[in-house]
Amino acid sequence: MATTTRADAATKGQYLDLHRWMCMAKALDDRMHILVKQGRAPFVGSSRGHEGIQVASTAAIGPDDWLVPHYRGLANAIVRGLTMREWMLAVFAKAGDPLSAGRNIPGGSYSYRRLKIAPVSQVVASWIPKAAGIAYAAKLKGESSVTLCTFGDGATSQGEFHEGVNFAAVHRLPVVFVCENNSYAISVPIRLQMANPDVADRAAGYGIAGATVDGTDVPACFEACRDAVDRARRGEGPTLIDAKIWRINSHTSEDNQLKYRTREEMEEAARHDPIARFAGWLIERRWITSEAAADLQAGCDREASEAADWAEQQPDPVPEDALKNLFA
Ligand SMILES: Cc1ncc(C[n+]2csc(CCOP(=O)(O)OP(=O)(O)O)c2C)c(N)n1
Repeated sequence: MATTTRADAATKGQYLDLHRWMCMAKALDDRMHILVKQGRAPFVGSSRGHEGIQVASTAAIGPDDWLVPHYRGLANAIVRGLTMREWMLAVFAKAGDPLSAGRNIPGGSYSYRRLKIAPVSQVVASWIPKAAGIAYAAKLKGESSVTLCTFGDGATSQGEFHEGVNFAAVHRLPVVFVCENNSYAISVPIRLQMANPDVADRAAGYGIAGATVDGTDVPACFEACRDAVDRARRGEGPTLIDAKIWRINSHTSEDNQLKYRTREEMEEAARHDPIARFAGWLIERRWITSEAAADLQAGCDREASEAADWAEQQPDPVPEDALKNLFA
């Protein structure tokens, strides 16, 4: 278990970047919920509560590394360089959508070659063996890239989790597996998913390194992920990180968590917002004031709203586009 929080794990500038990316993700997430309520957008798979581990894990890899995120990874994509306008083009399924050319529900299934984001899939855990495969290819080619693969706690109950992690372990592949453990797979709580809720305990069974981290503690997450990336880069194989977080919203906009969570539990989840916690940490160090933090969020909210209004006006795909990029 490696969960020390050291302020010197990153520079002040890096920490301020992490905070800005989290605020951008929240702004887009909040805006999407509004758009869904207005009937203008189809769907949100919320990243609220996940932003801390997402920005920390992605900031720990470099531009030549690969990101294989799960469908909830909006903040991961923002760290790689995805813009608000690009995301909104996907939300409105416009012709210029760089993620799936308007073919998929927002964030559900996409890839972004320029940002080295490998295909995201709705099929839970299907991307874990692919991440191992990408790392295997890098190793065979003698490249130094590391692959960051993220997934939820529910994904660890799938066979593909075992296949992917075991393959990466056997071949000592440069992969960092990050479980964003929000303790729910839609409505199924973690106690019905696994008898040992500490996913990182399974690392020993695969003969790889494991770490448990408070996923709402951004500096601790960054440190754990950076250590794992360094280990992978040194040729010492994969790490399995279990980042404990709280899911703040329903599973998606198609789900009503009131049916299976108490109001008290939801209020408790809201108290574990990684953005508020990290802002408090930055304020304590006098690296930002509470007014500046509020202004940053308000600015991101405005930008997300403008990006939505802009994207909505962009051209729709033409019918012939439906036949593009199909194997058969
Ligand atoms: C193979 C497969 N089974 C079931 C589903 C339906 N499904 C979509 S998301 C989800 C829960 C996944 O939970 P978890 O891995 O913990 O990630 P979270 O969504 O909580 O971040 C399920 C069961 C699916 N998409 N794919």
